[in-house]
Amino acid sequence: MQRLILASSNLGKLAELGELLTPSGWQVVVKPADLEIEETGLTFRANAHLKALGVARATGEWALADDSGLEVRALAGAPGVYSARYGATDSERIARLLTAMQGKFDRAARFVCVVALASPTAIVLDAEGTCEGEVLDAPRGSAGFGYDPIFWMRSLDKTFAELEIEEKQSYSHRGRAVRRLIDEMRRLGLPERTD
Ligand code: ITT
Repeated sequence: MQRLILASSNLGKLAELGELLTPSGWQVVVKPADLEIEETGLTFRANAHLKALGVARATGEWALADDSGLEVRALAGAPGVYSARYGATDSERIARLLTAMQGKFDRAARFVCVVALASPTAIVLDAEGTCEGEVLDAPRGSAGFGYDPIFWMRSLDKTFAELEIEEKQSYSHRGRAVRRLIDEMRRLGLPERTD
């Protein structure tokens, strides 16, 4: 089976990516913990490419990276690509966002995810997924990770932190991006047979 290194240190992402990718014929393996790639890009796509290619080159294996974040309309798209750097922990990031949103009538937000697949020498494919929702004024639910407890989907009357992982994947930016990537991989005949 062809190995695929997941170029992420985020445990929440790793759980979701593993579930989405394992059935597609890759042997999914997490990257070495000491291998960190600096995210110097200005877009989700640029950072996904940097992480996928950095890990693929360093390990000599195929790698998949996810760059994602929350764009809030009333904050001109912030925290966006800086979502992970908006605070030191999930609860600090949520607290900062709730403070920034105090008194804002427009609560619209969307999650964005770009996944990139790299061979040891080049980026092979990427795909984007988005999910529209609203920012609550207090957290709800305990599942998921990151901003999930304050990201509310009106159609479900639930936050992402109130969904089972499978249900989150059916609506989420990451689920949509990975399903698109898998469709493209199938078109290209990936994964390549190694036996
Ligand atoms: P890696 O780069 O190692 O993958 P990271 O957490 O630094 O991990 P990003 O730079 O892509 O990843 O930052 C994404 C941040 O956006 C993440 O830390 C969360 O705070 C938030 N985020 C992304 N997807 C999310 C989701 O499905 N639910 C909640 N928050 C999410």
